[in-house]
Amino acid sequence: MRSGFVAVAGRPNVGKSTLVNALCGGKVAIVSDKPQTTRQRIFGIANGDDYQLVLADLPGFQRPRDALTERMQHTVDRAFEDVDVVLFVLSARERIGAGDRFIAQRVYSLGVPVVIALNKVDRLKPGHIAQQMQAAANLGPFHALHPVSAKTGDGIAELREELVGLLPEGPLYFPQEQRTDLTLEMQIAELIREKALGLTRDEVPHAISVEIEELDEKVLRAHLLVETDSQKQILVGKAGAMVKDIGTRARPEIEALIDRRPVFLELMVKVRPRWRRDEAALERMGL
Ligand SMILES: Nc1nc2c(ncn2[C@@H]2O[C@H](COP(=O)(O)OP(=O)(O)OP(=O)(O)O)[C@@H](O)[C@H]2O)c(=O)[nH]1
Ligand SMILES: [Mg+2]
Repeated sequence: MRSGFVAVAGRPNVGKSTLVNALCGGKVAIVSDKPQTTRQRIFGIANGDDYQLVLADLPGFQRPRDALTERMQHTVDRAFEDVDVVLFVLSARERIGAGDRFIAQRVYSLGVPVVIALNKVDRLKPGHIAQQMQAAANLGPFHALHPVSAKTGDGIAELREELVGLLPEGPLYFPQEQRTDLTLEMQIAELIREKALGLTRDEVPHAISVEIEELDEKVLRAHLLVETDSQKQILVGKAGAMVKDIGTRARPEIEALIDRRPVFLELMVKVRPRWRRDEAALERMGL
């Protein structure tokens, strides 16, 4: 049995969570086209007959702007403390530049193998991919470099095999049927947040948090938290249209999580001023 932990590092929005989902063969982490979607460390577990690969999906590297982003960066730093491998994710669609070099300095000094996933190669010309592979290679002494598309699944099986090959012999850290360390409530809160992120833009997505107030056999009550009244108005929408849309989009995935039980879903939008700067609130929210 091979088993171990892989930290997934990279700039915001390069596709770390999409990649973790692809490697695990199912949805573990939420995804959006807005940067800073992932706020906590989430384990995605890929199980095989003779391996258990635990991927730590992480927030993107960033310069902290408030207590929330400071905590997110701290989460990233802590996640490197005890890993067997780093999976360094780059986007082939963007210029590989200073942000990536900053992360490279960090991951190449950890003393563990660094595997690069050059993501988003779908629909790119081979010449462009080759150029980006060269730029990625120049970042440091990588162990292996895999051009992949987390979206189409291209190169994912090979990448998974590479990572498994780097794991030491070890025990099962989680039961083999388990795919994530998030509780059911956290998974549901994240799903709702994902749908809200997909429907909002500019500053609004960053101000949204979701709390589950009640979850039992029949009822799911959740609060969508924002920081200001105008954000609340946006999230509620005309005659409640936006919050209703969020519920409609989240429901099928929520019901799949709770064994296809139909559930009465009550979503309420609330204002919690400056929650991103409020250490006590962040602590309570588990961020
Ligand atoms: N074309 C293409 N888009 C991708 C691919 N992988 C991810 N994306 C898109 O990139 C965006 C960001 O994806 P995420 O997985 O949320 O990125 P992330 O690195 O986890 O982002 P943060 O959590 O914010 O740091 C989403 O719109 C994804 O659909 C890919 O292989 N190809
Ligand atoms: Mg993410």
